[in-house]
Amino acid sequence: MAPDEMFVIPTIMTAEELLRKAFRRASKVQIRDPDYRFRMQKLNKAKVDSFASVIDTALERYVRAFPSFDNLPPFYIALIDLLEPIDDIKRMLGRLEGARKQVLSIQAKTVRQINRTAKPAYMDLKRNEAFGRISSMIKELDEDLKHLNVVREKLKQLPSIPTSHPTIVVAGYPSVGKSQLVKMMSTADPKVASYPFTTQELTVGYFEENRTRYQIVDTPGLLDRPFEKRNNVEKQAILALTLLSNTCIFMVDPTGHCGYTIEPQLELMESIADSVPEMDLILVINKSDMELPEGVDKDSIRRAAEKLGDRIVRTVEVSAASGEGLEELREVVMKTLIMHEEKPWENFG
Ligand SMILES: Nc1nc2c(ncn2[C@@H]2O[C@H](COP(=O)(O)OP(=O)(O)O)[C@@H](O)[C@H]2O)c(=O)[nH]1
Ligand SMILES: [Mg+2]
Repeated sequence: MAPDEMFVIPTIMTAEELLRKAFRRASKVQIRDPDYRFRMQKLNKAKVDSFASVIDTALERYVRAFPSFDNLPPFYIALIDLLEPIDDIKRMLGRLEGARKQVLSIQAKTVRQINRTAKPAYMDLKRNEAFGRISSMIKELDEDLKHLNVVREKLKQLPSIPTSHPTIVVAGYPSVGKSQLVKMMSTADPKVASYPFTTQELTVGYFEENRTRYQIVDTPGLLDRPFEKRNNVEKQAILALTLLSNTCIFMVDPTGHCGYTIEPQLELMESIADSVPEMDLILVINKSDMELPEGVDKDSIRRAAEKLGDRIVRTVEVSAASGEGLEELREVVMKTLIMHEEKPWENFG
């Protein structure tokens, strides 16, 4: 399934492509008028108009296609800023808009000059002057246009995740059962979305209760290793998740079938609790249908959780494979999200 695209922006032409299109359009203009002088007047005006209009339309379309950054949910602001500083994008778009307005004023002025003269040679001259001035302005925009096209490609990779539903994030070592859990908790097939900060795809599941839609987001490749070992962009990408949710299911597999013993898993839980203070944790002990290895018992896992105090709101045992415990987990998730003081999803519709 192709990931949903959050930001759909048309391909942005280079200065050369844009000018070629404008010249081509202007060259096709034809005017019928038996009077030579009127014909030349109308022809030159129409050429200037069509030349300017190609550029005006394109630039306006580009500027409008970018999101209006002041109204975006903080989650997306944080992500976009990681890909490309928003101030830079705004400056580039500002220059496009400035150029567009200048094109319109050159057009208006040239049309007036052509209207006022009776000399076809002077009309030609004014038309060519306008083409020349507009062309050099557009050539100066070339770097911005090319750069915005790169930004466009980056924005395309952003996931489309609704920000107005109560949302919970799932963390834990690889193979502990996170995907299985999202699939089992979700009433429809989870949606897949790309997240440019990890090599893997996000999965977003959801369930509905009392006409509220709860989202459950799995983030493979982000919250499955100690936070301290992350590079800066990854850290920011993790922190951005706190703008989507304030609660995280931290899943452990005490059976060791995931390939990790319980100790590093509990260390990861502590590391997330320490480094992401905005996020409360629900500890989920998975694979309750399986035997525990010698020396591992669930009480000691619960005690490790108690050490983290109120950062662990609850501990729930489940089997994501059989579904055992999932009804209780669902209740816990809903209560935790609703009772939390901070509700990121209420800030933005
Ligand atoms: N027996 C058992 N196997 C499970 C359970 N949950 C997940 N698994 C299996 O564990 C493996 C890893 O699960 P997956 O959801 O892909 O883990 P993730 O990497 O954390 O997303 C898969 O083979 C699952 O079928 C469970 O509760 N019991
Ligand atoms: Mg997975």
